[in-house]
Amino acid sequence: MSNPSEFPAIARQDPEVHRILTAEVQRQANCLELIASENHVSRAVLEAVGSVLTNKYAEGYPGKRYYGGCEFVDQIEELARERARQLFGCEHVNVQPHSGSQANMAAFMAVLNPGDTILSLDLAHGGHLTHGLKANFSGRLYNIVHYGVARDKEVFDFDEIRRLARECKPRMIVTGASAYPRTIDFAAFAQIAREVGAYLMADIAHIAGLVATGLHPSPVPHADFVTTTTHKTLRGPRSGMIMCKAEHAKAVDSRIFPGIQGGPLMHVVAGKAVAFGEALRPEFKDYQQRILANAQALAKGLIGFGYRLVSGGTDNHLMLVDLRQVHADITGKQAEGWLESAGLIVNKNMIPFDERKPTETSGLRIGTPAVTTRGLGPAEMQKVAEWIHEVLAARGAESVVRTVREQVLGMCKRFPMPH
Ligand code: DSN
Repeated sequence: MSNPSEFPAIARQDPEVHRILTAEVQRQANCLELIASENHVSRAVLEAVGSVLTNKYAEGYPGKRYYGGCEFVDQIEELARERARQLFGCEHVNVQPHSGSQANMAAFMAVLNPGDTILSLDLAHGGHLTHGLKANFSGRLYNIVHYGVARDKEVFDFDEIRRLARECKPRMIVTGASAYPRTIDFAAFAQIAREVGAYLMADIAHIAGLVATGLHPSPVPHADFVTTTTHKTLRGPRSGMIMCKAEHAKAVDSRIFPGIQGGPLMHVVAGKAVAFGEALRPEFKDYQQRILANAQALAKGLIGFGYRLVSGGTDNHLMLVDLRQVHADITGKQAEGWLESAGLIVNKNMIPFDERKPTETSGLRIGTPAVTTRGLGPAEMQKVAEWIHEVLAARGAESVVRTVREQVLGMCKRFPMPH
């Protein structure tokens, strides 16, 4: 919705909300979105999420609801489930989780008891807060042991993960990440899980679009549970999903409802059905291939300006820039702020073995899914690398930021939003 006059009812009824909503529409249109976990959904997904399905209660599952009037929401949920099964080849799927966090919570609760041990990737090495951060439900309910990446190559060290697994005898091993730029060997994780008698859960929130199109190996044949969000590379509405082996279907479904959720957000389930339909089309694979090509081009551009990327590069849609190599004095927080002023939206991120606090960091996480949706290609990625370097090298000096901002605006006009 790039035209603010497309919110006529809000404009008439609530000028305050209209002003803020319009400002956000303009911000998205006039900035380049390089946050690895964000994307721009299609008009069709927006319509589904903005539909009257938001009015409907549908506690339960298709054919077994606790409310009348569920004929059509049943059809929507069946369609979303069928398309998800086609996309990922999973035995069972639950499309009701409101978010990735709730998908992970339900998968844990399907087979674990409080106090059980989970072996998972440390957040500071690219993991996720629901994989066992102390302040998160996962860290409060379960006994968490973390693996990290190896100090030298900054990739998973399976000998070390195996050693830890043998030592702590986890009931579940969790793989998947929010900031890991390399291919994940799900078969290797499954081998270790089998050796120690643990369940395996793969959280593919970041790479779901790549997995769905065969551009990243799938964990579905290897893992007991595969969880994901639906709004990152998968380019659907902000939400979650759980896939699992048939033997866990009943437990997963009952942990989602009535375990941790009430009525599903049927407008969002409809958005998932629409997005999965888009992802089943051949052009979606082409889109994912362009995400990868753009990540390669951006990584090459940044390396060309002297930046060190964690693990030396990327195999997927994101990269982690270690700022210390070129600008030892600049924190991720400062860099994020300066780049935002120039219209380049990224997020500060810990790099493995970071000595700075999570609120400061020595790194930036940069991803290409959203700019690829807008149609930017490798030549534009080279330009983006150049702008990032100019802004950082100038320590966010106003005149440089202003010049880059104008060029970013020009590029945004050449590559308008997809809806
Ligand atoms: N917060 C998300 C991300 O940015 O990767 C993960 O949930």
